[in-house]
Amino acid sequence: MTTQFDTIDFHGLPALRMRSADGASAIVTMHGAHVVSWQPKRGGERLFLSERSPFATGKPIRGGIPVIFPQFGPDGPLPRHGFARTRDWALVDQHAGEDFARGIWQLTNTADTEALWPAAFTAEITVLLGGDRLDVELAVDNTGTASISFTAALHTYCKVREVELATLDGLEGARYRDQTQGKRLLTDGDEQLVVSGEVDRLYPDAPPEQVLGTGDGKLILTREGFPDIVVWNPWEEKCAALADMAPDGFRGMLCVEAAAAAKPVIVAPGESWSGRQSFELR
Ligand code: TA6
Repeated sequence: MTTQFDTIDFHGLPALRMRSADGASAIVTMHGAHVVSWQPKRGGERLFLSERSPFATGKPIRGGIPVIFPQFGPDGPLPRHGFARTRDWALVDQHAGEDFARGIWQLTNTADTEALWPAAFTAEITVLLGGDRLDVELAVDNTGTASISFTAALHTYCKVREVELATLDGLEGARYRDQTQGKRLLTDGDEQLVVSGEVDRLYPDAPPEQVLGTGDGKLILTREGFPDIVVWNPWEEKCAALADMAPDGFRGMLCVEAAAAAKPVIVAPGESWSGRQSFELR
């Protein structure tokens, strides 16, 4: 397969299809700088994307890797999960080497974002693809004269063959806030996380590596800069209440999110912050 970048129409949204020379591919929409598809060299789609997702300006895409910034969740004055996932980002660079392809997208403050969040910033998403690996990095520069404070995440929807048979290793002994129990602080006593009901957990300062048994290979998840992990599956009842998910959609996904959500990131004027989530199929 040749190395290439193609601008395509993805359900009506402009998107970049990236291919590395070694046969991996990804699709990123300009809307949200949202990775909606990742197929490593070994093949097979690795990200869940809801068949009922809207693909429209101003609406979040359900699935893939939503970029959550500058507010994680509903706690704060901004729209739920911030505004980055519903804005159009600009593709500022595309580059391919012998065994990788890389795209970079930017979002900067406008009158529209300032009306929601009075901050001067440049946010950048870098997607690096090659072999059986994908790296997604969010970087934020404070371009203003006052400190900025935000929470953020890469809200990754991993595709699993059947969520009840999926396993997540690497969180044993970690503390988490259970969002389904009023944010109660609990300790994960299980060797493996196995989903058999609604899961919505925020693990602050989580261990550095998790291994997801997807039912179709093992996905190694690592991160840098993002201290926390969120694990989410809405299960039957909550999924049925989501207009952009099929009633059984929850069976094919498990969100394992790299997050800076437990406490805000503070960036001084002229300074920057970055966080990365990496995936490797083994
Ligand atoms: O990351 C977990 C979470 O915050 C859940 O509480 C859940 O509601 C989910 O994100 C999805 O949020 P959304 O706004 O995309 O429906």
